[in-house]
Amino acid sequence: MKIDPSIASLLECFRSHPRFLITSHARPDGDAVGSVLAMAEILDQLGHEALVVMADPAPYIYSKVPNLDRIKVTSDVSLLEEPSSTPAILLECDGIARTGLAGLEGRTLINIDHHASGKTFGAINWIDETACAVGEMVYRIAQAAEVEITPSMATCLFTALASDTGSFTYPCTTAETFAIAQNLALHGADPGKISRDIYFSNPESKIRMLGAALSNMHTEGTLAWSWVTTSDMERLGAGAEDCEGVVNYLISIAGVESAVFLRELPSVNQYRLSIRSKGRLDVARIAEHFGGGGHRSASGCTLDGPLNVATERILSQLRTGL
Ligand SMILES: [Mn+2]
Repeated sequence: MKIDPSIASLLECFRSHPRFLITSHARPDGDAVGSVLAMAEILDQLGHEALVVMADPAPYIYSKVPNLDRIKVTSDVSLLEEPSSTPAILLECDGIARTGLAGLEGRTLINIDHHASGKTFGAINWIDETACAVGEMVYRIAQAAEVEITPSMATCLFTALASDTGSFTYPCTTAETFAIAQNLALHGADPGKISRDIYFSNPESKIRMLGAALSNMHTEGTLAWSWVTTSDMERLGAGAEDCEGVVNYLISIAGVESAVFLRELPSVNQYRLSIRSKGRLDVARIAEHFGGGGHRSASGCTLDGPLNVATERILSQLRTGL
């Protein structure tokens, strides 16, 4: 089997350390959760110790992902008394800050990312923006390392792929994506069960939040946008993760080419933006303009309030971009 030089240097690095920290971005999504856990299993099989750390717990919809309790949630790695010589593997982060973790400074950093906005901040950097999920890259590492794809690993990686491709519907989905999904299904991933766990296990607060968000929806030509305020969220007993995916309803409208959802952040007069495009407009570039990042068709950034100012700033970029 021909091994990508980037994977070869990763495997070389793995061989030279007994123990690794593995993490991903704050407010993890299905790709982050599935990928860190699969990566940990790869290192287990290679005879290494792996400590999985994240700044935030997995969203509720990923609570059935195998080995989820392996993720230690902390804001500061130093609290775990992990020696500073332990290297850290960062999955889909553009720097230490994205992890939301303190205590990574000064460590050897291994950077594996599939975002167009990825940056070469690590000692080893493998950035492949053609990968539909970082889970696809972890899968390729597993193949190159010739480890066994266990049912739990297959389930984690299938979760990563399914969530980052919008259930195999986004433009990044290729024959290769399905080939990987097929192999994961052959190794114990149950697509029906995984879909049920992810898509049919929403907390009620999330659906009520969706109702509030959609009642604020506006459209203008090929643009759609909506928002929720902290008082909406308090009233509905909803949290930040209940807002995940709202923007996908906006971009699902026929004739809409780009969409943005603004969520008010508690007590800072700022808004967190989720931006989507059907592919004509590069919303990664627009998010980067405001200090955020992401992919061509899915990105995010944070803007100062008030709401009308934040909305006008993003809409003016989306209007000129089309
Ligand atoms: Mn991802």
